[in-house]
Amino acid sequence: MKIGLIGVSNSGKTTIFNALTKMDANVTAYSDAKAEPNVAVVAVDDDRLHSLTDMYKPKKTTGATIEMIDFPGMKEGSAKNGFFTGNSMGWIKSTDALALVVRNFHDDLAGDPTPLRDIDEINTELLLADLIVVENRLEKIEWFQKRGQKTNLLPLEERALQKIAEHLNNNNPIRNLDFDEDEQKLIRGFQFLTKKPFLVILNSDEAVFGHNTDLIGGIEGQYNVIEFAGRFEMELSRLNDEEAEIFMEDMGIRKSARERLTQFAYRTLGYVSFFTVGEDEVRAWSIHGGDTAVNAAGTIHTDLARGFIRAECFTYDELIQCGSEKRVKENGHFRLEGKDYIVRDGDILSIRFSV
Ligand SMILES: Nc1nc2c(ncn2[C@@H]2O[C@H](COP(=O)(O)OP(=O)(O)OP(=O)(O)O)[C@@H](O)[C@H]2O)c(=O)[nH]1
Ligand SMILES: [Mg+2]
Repeated sequence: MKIGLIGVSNSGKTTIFNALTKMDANVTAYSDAKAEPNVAVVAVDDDRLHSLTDMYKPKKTTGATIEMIDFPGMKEGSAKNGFFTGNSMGWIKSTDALALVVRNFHDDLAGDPTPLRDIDEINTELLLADLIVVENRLEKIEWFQKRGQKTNLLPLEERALQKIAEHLNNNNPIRNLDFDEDEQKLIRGFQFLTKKPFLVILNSDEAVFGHNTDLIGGIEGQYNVIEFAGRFEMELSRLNDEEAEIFMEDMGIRKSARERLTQFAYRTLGYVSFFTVGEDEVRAWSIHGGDTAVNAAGTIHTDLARGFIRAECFTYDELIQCGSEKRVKENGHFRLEGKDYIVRDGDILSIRFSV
């Protein structure tokens, strides 16, 4: 799972990235927009993993991770000036969700924070980036048709794209538009930016953190939003746990930025975790809610998806209730599921496959 951190220049994206990943990426005001994104993974805390480790005593325990990608800053004109077609595009297309980091602290150059305006500005850029893609494709389709190329799919695609163009021109993100199954298939390949799930991270100055109820209420009307005190939390991430706890208490922060973001992402993006267990490794994996057993298999390894036969399945709760895998089987909780089985949070899977 990949989440992209985007936002206007100097909103604190890299600061928050560092707080989340304990990395030490360069925090510089107004970094070069051509810079490569920073990439790192954050571990997802999960108490169930500890219990499974106690039970299976594996050589290795591996938690689920979320990959964070920290993009260079955007500004008005970014879409037109090729921000999304340059280095960043491949990266940004590959994300599962976008998290917009919004400045809520004073900046010497940009002045007082203007969070609502910044949200609008970035949304406009994302809408424009999608619109450029749609219009280019529509031109191509017209060109094909003029040259007599006739397939059943082209008119369908044209209609779907026209519907999207109209929607974007009315300032609406594609995620609010309904598509039937055929349309879904036709547009999937475009990986539109405004179709991606979208979160807002309000990055507040430590002096005002926790006192932005009205502002957050206003944003919440439209988006899922979480508040961070980015700079403070980056400093916290460099302390050891005991030291960090003392400072967190002072600020009224109960959990680390990493824990809060991963939980927020699971909740709002509907991620679920499943487990694989054994003597060698106990491991948690994250997938989208609604993903099937064959999707889950593919997360582990593409071969498992390719040669998928069945998923052997029981749940974490059943295992804890029964006390051992053997008793799970004796009590009839052991299931064999086909490739269309929708994996649920807490499933323990073993994939049978042959390639
Ligand atoms: N007061 C305050 N300053 C912050 C906070 N977060 C970041 N800053 C400052 O804002 C400046 C820019 O931070 P970065 O994290 O580099 O911002 P960015 O969004 O990655 O910037 P670009 O990559 O250039 O777009 C730095 O001077 C940070 O110290 C915060 O929560 N509070
Ligand atoms: Mg940065």
